[in-house]
Formats: sequence, structure tokens, C-alpha cells
Amino acid sequence: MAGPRELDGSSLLLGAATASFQIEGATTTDGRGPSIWDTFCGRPGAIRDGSDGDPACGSYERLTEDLDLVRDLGVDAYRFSIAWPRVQPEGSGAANPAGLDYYERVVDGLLERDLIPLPTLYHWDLPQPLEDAGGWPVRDTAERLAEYAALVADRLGDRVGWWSTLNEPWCSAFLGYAAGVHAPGRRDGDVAFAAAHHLLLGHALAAEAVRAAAPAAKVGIVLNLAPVWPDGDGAEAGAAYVDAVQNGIWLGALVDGRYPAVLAALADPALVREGDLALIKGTADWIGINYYTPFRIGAPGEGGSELATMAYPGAPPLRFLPREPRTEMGWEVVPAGLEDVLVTTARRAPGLPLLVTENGSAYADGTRAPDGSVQDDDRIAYLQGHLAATRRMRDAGVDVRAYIAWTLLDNFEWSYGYTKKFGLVEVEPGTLRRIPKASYRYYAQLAAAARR
Ligand code: IFM
Repeated sequence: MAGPRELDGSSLLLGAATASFQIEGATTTDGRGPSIWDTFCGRPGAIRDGSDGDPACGSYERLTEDLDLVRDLGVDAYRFSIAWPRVQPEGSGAANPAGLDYYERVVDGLLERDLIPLPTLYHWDLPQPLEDAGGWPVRDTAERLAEYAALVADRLGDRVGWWSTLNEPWCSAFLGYAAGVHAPGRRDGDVAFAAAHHLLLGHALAAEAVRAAAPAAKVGIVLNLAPVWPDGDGAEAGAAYVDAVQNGIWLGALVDGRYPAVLAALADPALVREGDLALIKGTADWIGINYYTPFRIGAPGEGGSELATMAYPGAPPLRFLPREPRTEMGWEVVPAGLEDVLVTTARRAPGLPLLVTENGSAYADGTRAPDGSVQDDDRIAYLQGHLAATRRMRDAGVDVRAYIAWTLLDNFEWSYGYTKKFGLVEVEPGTLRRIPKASYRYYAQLAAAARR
């Protein structure tokens, strides 16, 4: 096999992704402190099946096995996240050496297998003490992210080239603080806008900290951008507002140093201080796009969703109108939506390389192959359609450098617990035995063909 390929744009790299809280388990091992997700899971009714992050996939104890699974998949890169509460159990102060040691083993294990490590510093597991001090709505949390980023980059900066600061800050801010369906489960729209701003500030400060430790680092941010399509007469205003919150906040601040004018909360000088936007502007070397589905927004009327409206504070009553076919999440399957978001982002963020950092589908296990493994033809079709869409956009000139499948393993799907399965590999409940699905074998064939 050839050596590791580069994220230099000369070819489309393939990868697989996971996130710490969703796979690791071991939530009290080696000095890890509690995160907001540990706390949120303890809230009655917060998680559909009443589960939590232990044992998840037990990956903390099964690191070698999981890295071998990625190697055997034959992809180029592995995207994972670093658990802040393992590195800084209190969310501030000195590092917990065992936490850094663990992620060093992850990175070294990837490099030994010729895999590119793509770490994300923050995939939602805020140390609980920081939430107790106010969480993302408080400005100090941004400074704390930078302090944590410096600790990680000091240790790993000589081996990691491409970093991302945040995963899907829209979820952290608006599902966490407005709709309350993610940790920490608060419901206050104004507070959510404050969280959004401080997440962006945290990104900017963390990027600076990573570059201070590793001057050649490429530091990006991972956004769940979505095409927002008005569906029918009278739908434009709602769609434009959703677009502003879902896409405009992040790209506006990062690229133009401006928030969408329609979002009054982000025009408050007590929140967005002089110089903040200048600090945020231009701090992303690349943009990661997590794409699953487009949003079709209908005119306000019957069948609106209160929860969805809460996730876009200040929006008119919203109706999301997904069509068929849909995944088990109820998300419409539209590969053309990925083309749309790639082209739109390339236009909005000229000159920035794009990586599809997540794309995948939840389906029930369905049929089994004769050897007992999951025969997930629907997931294969989803993967095939979206990878083809990515390649089409590359051929059309979009600088998209990677396609990273979500996700390696069936895992803890946040408020859905273990009821939704996105994995290329099944994780048998109880034994935690890994059983590759047909989609894993299919993706391995694609990866092998891409390397020939
Ligand atoms: O599981 C999540 C992941 O953590 C972030 N992006 C979306 C995935 C599927 O919901």
C-alpha cells in the first residue's frame, strides 16, 4: 500500500469520524471529570432510552481494536474528538497527564497506521464546573477553551497538522441553551445567542493558542451548515431566518466579521464587544461541513414544531417539511443538498478548503447477511449517493479535500441514546463486540479503489 496521502487537495481523501463522549465510556477513569453530558443524562426523560455515556462503545479501553478497524477500512484519515474533561477535569488549570497521555496514544496509533489524525478539540463535552460557572453564555468560557487548546497543542502539535476547534457550535448554542434538548438543557433564546458568540470567540482564541504551539497548524472549525429551502408561498421569511441562525452567524463572523443584521441579539454591544468580530474574522484556515439533510421550510401554519421554533429564537413559527425518503432520524435523503451546501460555502468562504467532516445515516439494522452481520443496503446507498455528490463538486472546481463518514461505530446518539445507529460497524450490546456491517466492506472497497 502507498504511504499516507496529504490533505493538499491533490485528491479527495476518505475518512471516518467519531466523538469522545459518544464512544469512549470510562467516564470516571484516569481522573476524567464530569461533563455537561454526564449531568444531562442524569436528568429524567432527557435521553430517550434512559442511557448515558457509559459504557458507550467502551472505546477508551479498546483503542487498539478501534484503530485497527480504521486501518482495515483502508481510509486516509480518522476524525475524533478530545474530551476536555479528561484533559482538564475542572475545566481550567493544569492538565491531567493521564488525559493527554491517552490522546497521545490515539495520535501515535494513527500515525503508526499511516492514518491522518484529525482531532476536534470540543465536541460538546464541556467540563461541568464550567457550566456551573455559567457555561457558554459566559465570556470566560471562551478563554478557558483557549487555555485547554494550548495544553493539547503543546503536547500534540508536533504530530497533528490539521485541527478543528469546535464541532457544530449551532448545536452547542441552540440545542443546548434554547431548545434544551442537548446539554445543558437550558431554554432561553437570548442566552443561546450569547453562547453562540462566545463559542466563536472561543474558536478564535483557541485557534491562536494552537498556532502559538504549532505555527504550521491548519486550524479549522466544523459547522453543520444546511441548505435552507423555502417550500411554498409565504415561506421565505422563516427560511431566511433559519438560514441566518444555521449558516449566517458562523460564516458571517468567520469570513466577513459580521453577524446577520436580522439577529438583533447579536447587535448588542454589551455582548459583542468592540474588536470581537475583528478577532474572529479570518481565523479559520478551513471549514468542515457536517451535512445530513436540507431544511425545507413551509409557511407558518398547521403542523408547526414548537421545539424546532425554539431552536431558532426569534423565528416566526416554523414548519420543517421533509419529504421521502427519510432515514430513521426523519431526515430527508438528498445528495443534491450536499452539492448545494458545498457550492454555497465555497462562494461564501472563498479560498478556504472545505472538508466534508461528517455525513452518514441512521437506519434500523434490517436484514442480516448469512454470516449474521448487518446487511445495510440503505446506508450503502446513502454513502454512495453523497460521496458521488462530493466528487461531482470537486470535479466542478470546489476545493473539497475530504469526505469523512459518520460514523465508525454505532454509538451514543445524544438525546436518542443508543436507539439510532449510524455506524459502519455494529457494537453488540453487552459484549461490545465489533461486527463490521456491509457498509464497512463497501466503504473499504471504495477506499481501496481510490488508492489505486
Ligand atoms: O452524532 C452526531 C454527531 O455527534 C454530530 N453530528 C451529527 C451526528 C448525527 O446526529
